[in-house]
Amino acid sequence: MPMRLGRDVVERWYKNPIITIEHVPFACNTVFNAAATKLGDEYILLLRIEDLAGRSVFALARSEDGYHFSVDPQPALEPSKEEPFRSYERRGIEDPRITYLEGAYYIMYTAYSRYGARLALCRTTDFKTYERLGLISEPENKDGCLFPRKINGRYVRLDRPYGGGIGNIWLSYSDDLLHWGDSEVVMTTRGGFWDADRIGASAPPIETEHGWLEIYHGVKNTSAGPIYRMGAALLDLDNPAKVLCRSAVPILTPREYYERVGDVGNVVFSCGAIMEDGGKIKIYYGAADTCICLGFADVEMLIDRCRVDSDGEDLE
Ligand code: BMA
Repeated sequence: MPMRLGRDVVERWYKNPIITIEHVPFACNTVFNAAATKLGDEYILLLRIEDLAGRSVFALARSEDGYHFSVDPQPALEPSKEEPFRSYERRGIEDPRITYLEGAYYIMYTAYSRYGARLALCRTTDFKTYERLGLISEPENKDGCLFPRKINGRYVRLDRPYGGGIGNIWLSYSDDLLHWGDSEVVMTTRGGFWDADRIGASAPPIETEHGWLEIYHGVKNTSAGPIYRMGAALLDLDNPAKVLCRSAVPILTPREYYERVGDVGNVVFSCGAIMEDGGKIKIYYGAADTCICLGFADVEMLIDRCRVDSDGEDLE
């Protein structure tokens, strides 16, 4: 497969953005960073919607084809009024990721409060009723992505604890999805690269014959503020803390007007992707923290991009 160097590997849908606040039937400020899954033949996005006060809730959008979505009239999940969640969600619930695992959909999201950001877990089987299972990290931690199956008998997640002034991608294990440990660092920022200052998992890992394909985001601070780009890495199937290869070049970088301009400009940020038959992947992503867009990629091409460009060397 020829490399398309100098261009994004992810191809944008020509009708982007696919969801803006015009599609949301209730008053809100922005809609962005949606989790993605399928319920039978139906495409489901769990949208992060920021209300007029600046607090985020989740709402469901449905589609028959993955391109045209309609948003439910009411939010699906709002910051909880019940303890222990109430204290830790008072500033909103953010950036959900959905993983289908053992017959249920697990939603890992960021609970945000004056104590900072921490991970929480919720379960649904029908996207009608939701059961909050627990707060599953201390602050400061976000970008939690659950793997879609147990590995060596344990549940696994990627996350992004913030330590030493650096945001790197870590991995933890659990026997019950509630208590997590044996944490280790998986991927670090790369000085001089597009992902020099902060990285985090974006879509839950996708299993391929070559390894777990992880679409992640990387941040580079510039004199005009941060730029959020998207990259890919391949993790070992049996030991997902081992990075097999990682793209030196982003797979998607903000270029279009709707990615450049919004509440937070120069941001492409995915929380979900859907594997289609024939090795194609639909990547849903928030643009400029203001709308939701769709991009396509060929999985083999993404993996090639990881392999060809990977050297993992710090440029400094
Ligand atoms: C990150 C997250 C995302 C957001 C991004 C850009 O820290 O909070 O939800 O899209 O910043 O503002």
